[in-house]
Amino acid sequence: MQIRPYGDTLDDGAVQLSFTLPMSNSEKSREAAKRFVLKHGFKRCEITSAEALADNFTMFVVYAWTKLGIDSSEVKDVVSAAPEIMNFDEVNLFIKEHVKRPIVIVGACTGSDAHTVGIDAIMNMKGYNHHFGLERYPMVRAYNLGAQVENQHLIEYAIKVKADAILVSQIVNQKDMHLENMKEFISFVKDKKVRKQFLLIAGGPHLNHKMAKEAGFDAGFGRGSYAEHVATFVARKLAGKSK
Ligand code: B12
Repeated sequence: MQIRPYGDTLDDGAVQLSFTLPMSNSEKSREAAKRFVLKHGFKRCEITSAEALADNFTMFVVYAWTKLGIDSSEVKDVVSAAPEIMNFDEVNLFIKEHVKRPIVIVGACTGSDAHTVGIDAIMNMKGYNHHFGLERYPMVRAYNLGAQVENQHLIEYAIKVKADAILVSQIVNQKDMHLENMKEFISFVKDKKVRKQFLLIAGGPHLNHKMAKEAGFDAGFGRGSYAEHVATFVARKLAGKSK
């Protein structure tokens, strides 16, 4: 069955778009923005906001209406690293009962990427969006090395603390630098002959499980991930009970 985007009445096909044109904010640029949107095949377009960003640059937010839809039953190839998530208490109990020792997790945002926010959301005590980070889990020993960490250093640190899992955060994806950096990480792990020693997990807004697996990791997590996704994946793997 085809489903369509929804704005006001179900199935109306309304979508919101935003973009910037290198023109000053004027009647002409608003008309240009409208025509640009209609060129994509939308039925109708309404500009809800036009803001001058600088001389000769205007940002537009528009509503547009599409006739297209999607049959969600055709989307069959999506895989998740942790399809059934245990919550904070469940995962700690699971580790206690099935792994029978605290698990050790080391993480960092590696390469030139300076964004600590993603790895902090997963690892820091306070966590993110009302989800505690791994440092809060009694059955997890978590080491967050921060951002702009060399891949080599992260791997050496993981060897030193006998980590079960290494987390690599990649936020910037300009020129595919996240994929290049992940490739470098995997080649260093292989050079050191420690690939089998660790569960390798990559995460970031432009990643998913499939992409991470293709890059040589065991799992990948994208937007909307929390510590319990990682903890569930690692705990199940270590207990030999992955789903
Ligand atoms: C805050 C911010 C910064 C701060 C970062 C502060 C800090 N301490 O981290 C500062 C100001 C330093 C910064 C700098 C830059 N930034 Co910035 N930044 C942002 C911003 C506005 C918000 C990021 C954020 O807080 N996200 C919230 C966190 C929680 O979300 P997240 O990172 O996606 O993490 C979640 C998931 O992805 C996942 N996840 C992430 N990592 C991991 C790891 C694992 C193991 C797992 C399991 C899951 C996981 O779980 C998290 C929680 O759900 C974004 C825009 C945006 N709205 O996203 C731009 C953005 C990320 N920045 C961007 C850019 C370009 C830069 C700069 C290059 C700018 C510049 N020209 O100098 C520099 C970076 C320089 C460098 N060397 O890296 C671009 C990236 C574009 C791209 N496609 O690559 C963005 C998207 C802005 C934009 N639209 O252009 N930035």
